[in-house]
Amino acid sequence: LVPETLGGLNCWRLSLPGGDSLRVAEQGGHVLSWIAGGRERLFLSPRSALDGSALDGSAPVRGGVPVCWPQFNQRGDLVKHGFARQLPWLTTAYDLGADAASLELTLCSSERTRALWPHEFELTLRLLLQPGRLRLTLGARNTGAQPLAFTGALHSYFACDDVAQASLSGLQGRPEWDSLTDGHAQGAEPLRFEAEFDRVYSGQSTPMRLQDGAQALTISQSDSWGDTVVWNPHVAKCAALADMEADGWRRMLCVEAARVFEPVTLAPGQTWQGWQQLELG
Ligand code: TA6
Repeated sequence: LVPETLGGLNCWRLSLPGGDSLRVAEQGGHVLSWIAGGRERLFLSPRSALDGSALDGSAPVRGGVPVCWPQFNQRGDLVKHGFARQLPWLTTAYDLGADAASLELTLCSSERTRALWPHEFELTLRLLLQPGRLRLTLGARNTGAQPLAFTGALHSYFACDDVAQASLSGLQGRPEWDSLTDGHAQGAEPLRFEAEFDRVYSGQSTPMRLQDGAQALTISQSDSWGDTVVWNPHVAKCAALADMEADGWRRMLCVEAARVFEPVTLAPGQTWQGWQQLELG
């Protein structure tokens, strides 16, 4: 486990002897890079703020795997996608073996979080790296005396050679809500990305397959999440994002393990866990 900096961000690099590796920032417990099979698998915008300014409340990192918690998007009074991605996390455990390495980061309620949200919690992100595979498990514990309700997401940005040529399968038949049109439909097979795309799929998830040229990735998630979000800003929305290059939309697709519609509610002392797993092929 090697400490590194990227821009102004303090990071950890976790590597396997075979070459797969992970870079995680203490800001947001944010996974910035996952190298597997000799290639970077996550998109990180070259124009993303990497100066730690998100810690002062400005733009979070654009790319990697933002941990959106305790609020998905603007479904509440908190800052968009919650504050967890804008606060420093602590590294609380790691384990390094020949064919697996893991790292755990934690964000606990503090005076700072109580000023934003009057709840007591412990949030953990466990990262398990194996050859060709990464599992991210988010865990929440209610450490207070009142019920704790939250939504959120592992807002993963996958690197694409050209999203306009890519396809995503595995969402067929799932109830689909299009946030751009407020339309309801059923997931088509496969999904293609020829325009702005921002949809939420609910119901039971089955593994999805992202095919981008010759590269394929299988993306799965625990049922405890409840929803899957698929997002690509395309040309116009991308141009409106100051931290994206003009053609950045082509290089990414977000496939998110999410809890959008129905908050998770934890009684005092109760815990919740949700994972997303990424696997080559
Ligand atoms: O998960 C999709 C989404 O909620 C989109 O609506 C889009 O706004 C995106 O997240 C990015 O949000 P951000 O706050 O990181 O710019």
